[in-house]
Amino acid sequence: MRTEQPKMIVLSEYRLPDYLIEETHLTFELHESYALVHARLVMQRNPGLDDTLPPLRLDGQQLELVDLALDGQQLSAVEYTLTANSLELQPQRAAFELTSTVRIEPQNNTALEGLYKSSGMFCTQCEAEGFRKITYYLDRPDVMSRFTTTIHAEKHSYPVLLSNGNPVASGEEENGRHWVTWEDPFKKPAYLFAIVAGDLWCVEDTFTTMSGREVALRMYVEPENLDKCQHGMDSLKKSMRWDEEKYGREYDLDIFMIVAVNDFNMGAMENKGLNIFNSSCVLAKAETATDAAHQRIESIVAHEYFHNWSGNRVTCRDWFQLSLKEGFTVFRDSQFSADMNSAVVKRIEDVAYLRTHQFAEDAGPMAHPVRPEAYMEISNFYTLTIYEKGAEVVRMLHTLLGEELFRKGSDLYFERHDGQAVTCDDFIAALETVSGSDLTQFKRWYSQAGTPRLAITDSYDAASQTYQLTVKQSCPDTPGQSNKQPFVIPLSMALLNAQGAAMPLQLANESAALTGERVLAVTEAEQTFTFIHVAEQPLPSLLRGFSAPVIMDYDYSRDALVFLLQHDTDGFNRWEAGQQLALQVIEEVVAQIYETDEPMLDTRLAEVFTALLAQDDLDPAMLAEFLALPSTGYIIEQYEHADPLAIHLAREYVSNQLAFALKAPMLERYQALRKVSLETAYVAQAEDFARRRLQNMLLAYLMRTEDLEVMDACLDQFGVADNMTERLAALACLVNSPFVDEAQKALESFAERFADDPLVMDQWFSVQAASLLPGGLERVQHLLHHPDFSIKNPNKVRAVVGAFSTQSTPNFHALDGSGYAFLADKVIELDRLNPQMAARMLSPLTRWQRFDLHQQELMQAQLKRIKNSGELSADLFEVLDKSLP
Ligand code: 0A1
Ligand code: ZN
Repeated sequence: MRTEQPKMIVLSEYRLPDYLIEETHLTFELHESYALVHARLVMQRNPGLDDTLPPLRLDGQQLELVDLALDGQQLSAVEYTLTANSLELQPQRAAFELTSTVRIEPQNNTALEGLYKSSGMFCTQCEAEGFRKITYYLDRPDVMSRFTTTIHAEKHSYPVLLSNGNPVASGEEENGRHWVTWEDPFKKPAYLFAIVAGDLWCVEDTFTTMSGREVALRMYVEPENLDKCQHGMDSLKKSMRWDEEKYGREYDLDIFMIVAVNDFNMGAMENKGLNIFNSSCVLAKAETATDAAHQRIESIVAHEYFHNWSGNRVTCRDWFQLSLKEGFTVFRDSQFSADMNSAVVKRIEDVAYLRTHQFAEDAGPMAHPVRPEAYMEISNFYTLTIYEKGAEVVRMLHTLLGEELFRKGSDLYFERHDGQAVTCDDFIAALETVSGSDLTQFKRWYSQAGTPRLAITDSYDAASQTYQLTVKQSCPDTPGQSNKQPFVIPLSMALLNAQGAAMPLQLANESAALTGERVLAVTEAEQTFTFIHVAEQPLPSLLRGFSAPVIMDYDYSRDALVFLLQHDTDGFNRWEAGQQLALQVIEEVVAQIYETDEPMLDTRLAEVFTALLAQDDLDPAMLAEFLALPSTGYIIEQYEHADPLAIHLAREYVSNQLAFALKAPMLERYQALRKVSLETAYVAQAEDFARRRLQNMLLAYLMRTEDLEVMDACLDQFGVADNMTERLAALACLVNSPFVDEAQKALESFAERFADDPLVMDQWFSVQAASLLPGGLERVQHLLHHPDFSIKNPNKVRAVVGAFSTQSTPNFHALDGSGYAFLADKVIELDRLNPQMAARMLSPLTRWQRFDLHQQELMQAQLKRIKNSGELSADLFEVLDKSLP
């Protein structure tokens, strides 16, 4: 907690570190009410700088200094200066050893940053600046050191003692305690440091690397979770092989460990050789985790593993470069997931997520470039822009260079910078070297915030058989940035003839035509592309595969959208056409919803859905995507000032109308799919994910008809299912239905069955908090008093507070402001315990500009109330400061 305003950290003020730490020797003495941390740091003046000896300023927070010595000489209190965030002293020589002992209280650490306790075990979270809560240190990523770590703890409660690298020694002590020493041969910044101590059990496997080395793979979990490790382990082995094959990256230690912890602010953390996971992001079995959870686990395990190269071997110079590791690693994990499952479906999911959430961020008060220029609290910058937009930026580079050159570029990047802490410019420089191209203009994607807009118009001249596409790009002002310069935008496109076939593509200055699709490089504010020998009026298929993270405006007629949904040769663009069609239909209903009970509905949506359902050869995964209406969140983003209640009602109305119109074919298809699910054992594989997704989507539509036969089918699916995917989907249908008694019974039996499994109970909480039925506020208040709820557990907070404020639209946006006030109360409460969580949970309220005036006022009132609620953390202060007008 702080009293004065936190300081801005600014990229342009980056300076090399005055001192370096060659070796870091840590000894932990873990006790129930405190821990002692002894550090011996082998340090030197940075040889790249002059030979003066400026004061040494180490970072440290919430540490009680017990002992401090320089080259073995105890320092007295007058020889150093302590502040709330630092320890400063004057070295006497260019090379020296600093030893310290600090006392900390992990058991009282509710912020879950630094060393803390979770379900009886000790664990750490050091990224970004948590290491300074463990010992005094140069806690910045460009200080890379070789770590040796010894952990002492009581043996009975903490039989397993882990850290980075390889175990090199261990021993017993007389008092029932024991110790283990770990050595990490790779230099690393402090944010990649980790220890774990607990009563953990381990699932083991091995992996033989491409050069024939055997690596021991271990997953450490609480004993009751041993049967939930197989999927994570399989995902790990697939990731290791994939990174060898796709990027030539081999694992480098003899052991790779994953630990599952129950209290974790984020998804997981890539500590060198010792990845620590939020248990929800690694533990799964059919009975307790949905298909979506299985897929999420596969991609997060891969993400953390891929960081071993993109992040650990080559790390970031400073936190402004965060997307260097995160954007690249998200790109790599999305390529991996595309290879493991359906590439088109993965692209659709990624784009839907980006457009709903990252575009909203980019249009809001927290908008920042992929490489930000200033921050108060770095934890606030683990954003969708750094991760998701950062990945899109890397994806565009991949598109522009092509697979082969991109791989050469990444090889060069890893080779040039192995063991270094570098910048986004270094990444781009490697790609420039291999491709011989100048990416100066492209780099605007790193420095300019905001989502670019592409306005595209076209004209066809039958006489000359020419077709012109005119592309105008613009980018809105964002906080602190105006007058954006044109971006380099790879515009993937094709021209379709009346049969839906891709036509030859020849630009006016070219000697031959290409077939299929091509990528136009849009580089100017306005640019015209002229195609020749175009035999008939084409229908353009634009921004195929969502080749750039932009908002594209092209005035398609509804008939054209129907045609593209059925015939486009790009699967992504088929989906996109359907989304645009549905969006137009819903928007029309929004305009009528307060005027009439029976808004006019364009029948073309139901007609094309009927046609798609009748198409036997359509991949069920694609059909499920096609039938999914744009989310409420996405629709809200389409308005300058949205009325969330009208949007919710309109989307419900359209969904209900579709359900009634398509009831017969939907029921027939549902029953066929359900039969297969009943007859086959659960397998976590793409084909089965697709079947269950379609089956559940059809069930959700059918339940809207309030038909008793469907309700019975739903109850049956709920009761009989051997997997969480079918069971939870049925439960969600019941909870959102008027069959209140059945829903209540189902909730009770679910809670009884899974009472001992906190991860399943999270889903039980979330399905209720997200319910769209009236009475949401009372429901969540009730859930908060459930004995399994804890405000200290981030997964529970996300399941209740998060689900309510992001999914329960009509309740969160209630006209009396009660939903907003509820969120504000929870944020205030959270900030005293866990500032990172408080700042994250606040996000829905920061988006007030997007809504109607009435909602704007209510949301702002709550932001002000939080601001005046007392002392705020730096995390929360920064978000409030930027969000309030
Ligand atoms: N680097 C991790 C995520 C992570 C980031 C920040 C954290 O604390 C502020 C914790 C974890 C990843 O990308 O998976
Ligand atoms: Zn990451």
